[in-house]
Amino acid sequence: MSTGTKIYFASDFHLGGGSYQISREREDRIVRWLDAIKDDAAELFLIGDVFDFWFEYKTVVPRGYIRFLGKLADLVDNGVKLYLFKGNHDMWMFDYFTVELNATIISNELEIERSGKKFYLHHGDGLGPGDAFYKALKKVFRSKFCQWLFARVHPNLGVGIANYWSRHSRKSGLSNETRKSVEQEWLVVYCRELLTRKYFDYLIFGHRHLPLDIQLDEKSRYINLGEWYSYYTYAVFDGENLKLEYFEPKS
Ligand SMILES: [Mn+2]
Repeated sequence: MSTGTKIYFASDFHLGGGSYQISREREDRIVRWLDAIKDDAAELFLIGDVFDFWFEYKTVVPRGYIRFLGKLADLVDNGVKLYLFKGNHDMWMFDYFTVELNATIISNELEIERSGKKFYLHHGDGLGPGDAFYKALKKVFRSKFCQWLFARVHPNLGVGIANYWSRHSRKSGLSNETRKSVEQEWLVVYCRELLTRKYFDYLIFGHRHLPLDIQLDEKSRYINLGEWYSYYTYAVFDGENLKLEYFEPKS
């Protein structure tokens, strides 16, 4: 059993995104990372968009990702507690990972306290100013009835359309991904507003596809976990400090 004490955070693997080969290389790298943290991790928080698209039917799940899922099972069986957040690409996780991996599925935000530090965790989609179209769309995507309806479409068609959509939305998302000034960064705006109501040491998000570590005031930090297409970033909390780190950085 793992005697690990560290807490790890990562997001936006977008497994299945790109060609099979490109996704497999990303998957292999993630598996190497999971192997590297396996023995000193107590908890693992995967903060959304782990899959470029995921939908589970009552009796069927999407093909692929067996090394990744096997490695997650390995960590969980070794005593690591797993949390999976719904991202905007993979919000259709229901109970499969809870049954198979004893994972806790988080639909929106999660507030936790560890070693006296307060954490606010959220994928980061649909927060802060703007993005009215997506906010409306999220309501439709999250509606039980629409999910029931989608599950009635044959997967060859349904998942085909979804993959097309997913690629399209990832591309349009990436195009406005350029680094904004700190004050324009919509999650900074969101964090500042949140902090007027409640105290947090670390506010951790994904979705932005940019590794960011921004000091919001003397105590609170906004961390963005980046992504695993080109940054391979994750955060680790050792009980005292939180650090944003790079795994196998490009030389
Ligand atoms: Mn996202």
